[in-house]
Amino acid sequence: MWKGHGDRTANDRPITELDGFCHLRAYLDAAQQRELTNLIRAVIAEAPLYVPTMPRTGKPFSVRMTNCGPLGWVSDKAGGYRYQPTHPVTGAPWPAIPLVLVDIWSDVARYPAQPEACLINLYGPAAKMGSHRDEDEQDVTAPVVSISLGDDATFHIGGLQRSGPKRRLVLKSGDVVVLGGASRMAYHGIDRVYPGTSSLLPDGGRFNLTLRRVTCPRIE
Ligand code: MD3
Ligand code: FE
Repeated sequence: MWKGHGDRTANDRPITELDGFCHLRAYLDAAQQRELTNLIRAVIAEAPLYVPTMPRTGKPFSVRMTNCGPLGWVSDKAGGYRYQPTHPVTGAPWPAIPLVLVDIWSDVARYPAQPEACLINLYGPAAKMGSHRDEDEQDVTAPVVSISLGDDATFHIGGLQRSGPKRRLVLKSGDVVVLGGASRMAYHGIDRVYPGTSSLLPDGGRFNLTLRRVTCPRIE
């Protein structure tokens, strides 16, 4: 039987065809990027950046992290990857998600409930993030919404298997990426950051904010 395009399933589809991936270039203008950066600084003042470690090996991540929202994603040697309501170092509840971020989610997510977690990753000049899937959320029907601030970075997204073909693109300050549909479970990572490509952050580097739904919303 002839195998036409329409007979292919998500499992054998090249990544460029994965449904639900949307790159919104320059979604935020320069003034909005500065405003959001100031709000993130206020979050960090309350919930300081920390260095997560890998489950079992204890190897430190090259990015620093914090969160805002009712739940935050954390990782350490003993406890592994998980969401929890408090900062792993200070023990305090995470600060609230700034309203401008909830507004971005409402604009792009096409999802009927609020985000519960906003993971904040800070990349220095040598930081990267190896290929992985985001699978610690119960609700995988909700998209992940990513916002980039600061230096350019090369992002890769593959398919549903680690070994498959990958597509690479540069994420710039102000870009928003929506990972919904089949792309939600795709392998992805950050290959490198290009220092000095943005003047948004006085000390350089790149923030990535990911808005996520963690639990399945209860039906009202
Ligand atoms: C594709 N962050 O925090 S954001 C992560 O730039 C993460 O910090 C990267 O991967 C960063 O887990 C990439 C874009 C992104 C986020 C979530 C995804 C891409 C995704 C989930 C599924 C597929
Ligand atoms: Fe990820």
